[in-house]
Amino acid sequence: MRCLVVVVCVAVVVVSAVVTSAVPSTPDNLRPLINHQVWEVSGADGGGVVMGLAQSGVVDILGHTADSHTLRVAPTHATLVKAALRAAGLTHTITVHDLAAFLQKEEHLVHKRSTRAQVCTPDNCREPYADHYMKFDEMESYLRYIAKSPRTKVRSIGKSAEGRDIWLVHIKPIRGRAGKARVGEGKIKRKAMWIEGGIHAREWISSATAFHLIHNFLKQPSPTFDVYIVPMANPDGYVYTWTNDRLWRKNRGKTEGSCAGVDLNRNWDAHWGVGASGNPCSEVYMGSRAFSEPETRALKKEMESLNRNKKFDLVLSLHSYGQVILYPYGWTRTPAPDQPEMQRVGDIFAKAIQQKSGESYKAVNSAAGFYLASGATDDWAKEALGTRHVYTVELRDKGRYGFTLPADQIEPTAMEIWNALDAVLAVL
Ligand code: 0X9
Ligand code: ZN
Repeated sequence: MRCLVVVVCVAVVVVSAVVTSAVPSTPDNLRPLINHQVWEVSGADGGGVVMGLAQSGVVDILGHTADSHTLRVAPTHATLVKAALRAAGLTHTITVHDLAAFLQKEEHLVHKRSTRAQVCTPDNCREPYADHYMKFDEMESYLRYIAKSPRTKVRSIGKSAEGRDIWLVHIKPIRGRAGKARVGEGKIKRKAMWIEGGIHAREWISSATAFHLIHNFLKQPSPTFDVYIVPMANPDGYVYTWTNDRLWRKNRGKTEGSCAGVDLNRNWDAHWGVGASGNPCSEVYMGSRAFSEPETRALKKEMESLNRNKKFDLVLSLHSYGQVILYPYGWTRTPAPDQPEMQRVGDIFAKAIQQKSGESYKAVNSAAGFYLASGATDDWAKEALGTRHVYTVELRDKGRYGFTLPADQIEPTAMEIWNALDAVLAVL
């Protein structure tokens, strides 16, 4: 800059500094969301128009109730979506005009950290953060720490599409304290439970809760079950939400088209293809074949092998959001074996949460109370493993913040699930 008058030059520098600090640039992981809108669609969608738009990759369903949908609409698709909704007799209002700007404003809530917050370093992470979401590296650092305990076994059950480890944590009951069930000829078996977290990348509260469950199991004298937890079932997707796109849902596998990623909760061999999408650009893309993805293959292989010896008594898949406890089937409205029993225990789950935190959760059948979708962990566990109690838990909240749940809700969410789990394990 050539300054003819020194005063003018100083003024220019000051003004440009103010402008730069007043308009912070969009973080990289919010850039894909610039000018994306949130639409609240009202009316019962009997014809499945909204699901059709989602399966074509035109909208992203963020949430729904029986007679409304919350959609993310990219600017390039707005005209098409508007016409399709109008033709179906559905009305909409736009509640967010620029998701990137909206989320950037709320960043302080999502990344809240109390003054006494601990910080994990690569070789020291003694507990999961209670009021801050952890990066993938920090999660791995915590796993390295607990791997030193004689009560846990931490091992990689396979690699993701981009080569990250998929970690399994096994927390062993102390001999003699294990809850036991009789099988066959009076043989005694230790009870076992499987918990999967983070299969959908943007549902950060899922992995955060899984880590807090691990931590709580390790804090108590000894669990009475064999506990198997995969806290980060989709590590590549999770990293991608931090670096590139906060609302990424799928894994980062290559597809036959130009869009990346497969919805891992549509990729299991559980009536694969029914109520899912064959379009790689859809958020609910089911993949080129059942178990096309290394993440679902690793989970399946491990679950099959453990179930062969230990037969799971409970399988939980942690998701967000909506505060519902879903039980199979999700691919058909035909009731699954043990439907009344799953409802009974689901109600115990919901009641225990209510008693702990006052939050209301509802136990419902997945296909009837939510929507039809195949290829999910829960239906596969029910059908292929024959697990009696299987649930997909949609954690907090009910839509106020959705996937970008403020970090000060990590601890209360995890604690309500922890307490409910205690009540559920007591009745299995
Ligand atoms: O659609 C899903 O994969 C789950 N909901 S989410 O909003 N977290 O994406 C629900 C899956 C329920 N189970 C089946 N449909 N089988
Ligand atoms: Zn999910």
